[in-house]
Amino acid sequence: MNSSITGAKTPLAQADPEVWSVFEAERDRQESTLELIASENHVSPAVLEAVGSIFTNKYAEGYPGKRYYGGCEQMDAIENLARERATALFGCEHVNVQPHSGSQANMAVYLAALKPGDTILSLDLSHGGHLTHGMRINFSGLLYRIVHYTVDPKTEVFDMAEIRRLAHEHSPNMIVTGASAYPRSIDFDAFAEIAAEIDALLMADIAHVAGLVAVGLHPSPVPVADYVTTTTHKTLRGPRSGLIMCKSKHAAAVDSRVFPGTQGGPLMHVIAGKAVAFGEALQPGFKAYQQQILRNATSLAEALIERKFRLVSGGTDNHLMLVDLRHNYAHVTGKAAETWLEATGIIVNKNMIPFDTRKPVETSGLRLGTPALTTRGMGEAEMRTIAGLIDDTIRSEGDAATAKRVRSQVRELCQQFPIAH
Ligand code: DSN
Repeated sequence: MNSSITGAKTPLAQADPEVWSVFEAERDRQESTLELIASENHVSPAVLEAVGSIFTNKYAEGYPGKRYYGGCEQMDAIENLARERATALFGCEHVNVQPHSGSQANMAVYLAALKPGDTILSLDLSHGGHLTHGMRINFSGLLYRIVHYTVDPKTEVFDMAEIRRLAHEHSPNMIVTGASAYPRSIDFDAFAEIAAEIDALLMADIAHVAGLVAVGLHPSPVPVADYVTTTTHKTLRGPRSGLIMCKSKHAAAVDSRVFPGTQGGPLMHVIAGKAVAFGEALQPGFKAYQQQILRNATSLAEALIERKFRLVSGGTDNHLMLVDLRHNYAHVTGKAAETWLEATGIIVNKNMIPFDTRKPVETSGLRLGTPALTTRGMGEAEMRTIAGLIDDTIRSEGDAATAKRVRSQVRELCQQFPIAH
């Protein structure tokens, strides 16, 4: 139970009231707002305890049994637990649990598999890709030759025939699949077939859908991809961090590109948090949680469509959806909608939609996801209420009276579904 409930002063509250007051404000913000950012979640008290633990005190460069520092016995124990649990969760041949983030996981894979100047075929950022999939001024775009595929202009889903055509035309050394803003299921087997035809490596970045993949509610790329990377804090509901899985034949290269290739000392407290989160994900309740994420996403999508919103590709197969504001609120930018919604306590992010004509800082879309609301225990009825609140807020264009009314409804909803501390 947190100290603001018990009234007890924590060591931080006593030592540094200035920092503590910011912590309290953030705790209050998270408690009293609806988190619809598709890549965020609320971790369990056990994960929080691990990340805030004495494991932060230790250097452990190297790997279990082969460290460059003394005193690593418990570091080995915790890293081995994290590895064993990740292996059980995803059924991978090899796992590296040290990447500090998804970006660093992707960087280590590229460095293990490619030479600077090699070609990567990947999804365009403005069609749902990620910075590390070759964005022009990201390290990936600077170091490698990038060819992008997009979604189909009509269906707004991947056109596998076109991706095959691009693959044969450009002969990439690696095909990257996976996305940050793609509401449909990804056919990893189809990507693997194309990669095999041109003798390219395949990397799947499952950062968004990792929790769904872990419980079999989204196809897994693990059997067919050379490399699978993920963050651990989205649907997987662990600490903010990264992970690489790969075939055994790539294990030595991946490990050496994580350490010493891209990182020094691993964040052992975060690896401890990953061990705890993977343990939670192996419990039967985690599948029920992921199933509810999907039911909630479907309900939210249906309720938005009933209110005349257009969703990219017409709906969702996963935990997120992309709202195309041009359909019913043509003059409203994603940026304006995000700001109005934040004032009512509904937290979302503006997002480019495929073939968007607005700039990334403005956008014509919003990305909405259900992992965090589902963690709070909300269900389909709440999703329908929230769709109405989103519509009311955008329609009112920031009108103060509407914002006040919606803010109060949001607070009530949050009070009914407190976050576990
Ligand atoms: N920035 C993340 C997201 O919000 O999806 C991707 O890493």
